[in-house]
Amino acid sequence: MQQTMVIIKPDAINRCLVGEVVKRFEQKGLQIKAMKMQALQPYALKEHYAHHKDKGFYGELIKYMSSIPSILMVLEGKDAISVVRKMVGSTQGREAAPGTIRGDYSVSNQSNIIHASENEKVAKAEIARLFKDEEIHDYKKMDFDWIYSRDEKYIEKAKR
Ligand code: FUP
Repeated sequence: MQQTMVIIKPDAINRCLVGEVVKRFEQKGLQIKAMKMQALQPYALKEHYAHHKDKGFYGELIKYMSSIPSILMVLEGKDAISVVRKMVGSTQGREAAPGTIRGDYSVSNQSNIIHASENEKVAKAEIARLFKDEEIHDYKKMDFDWIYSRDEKYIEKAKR
């Protein structure tokens, strides 16, 4: 199984969309491995958004992301990174496809509800930066056997 990190951003919290976003991931069949509210500090955000440091919106982005706490989650599932990115939709809310989280709830490219890790390397770095090992929980969810086929579970076990 693969893990990815999601940040439910300040605009979603102010707009009471946390439950809506979490519900979508639960209903899809992703497992919540960690979840917490955290005031993201500018130093952590500067690292998180280092790839945007030369962009005009960088300063505003750090200010907005540190304005109020965010909800941070680690989600797990088969191909979780690409599954979650598809559910999130494209960066610009006005262009994101209807049915995606940004497409349904955002008309902005900054206040776009959610962040989700882009690839495996980034996911590992983001989880390590923002979660302690003991905050990530190992447990069997009772619907697991109904979410994946025997083959999907077997191949997964064989890889371990
Ligand atoms: P994404 O991976 O879809 O979150 O998109 P990016 O890494 O390109 O952008 C990260 C964040 O930068 C966005 F979620 C919001 C912010 N951003 C702006 O504020 N303005 C822009 O024009 C583009 C991105």
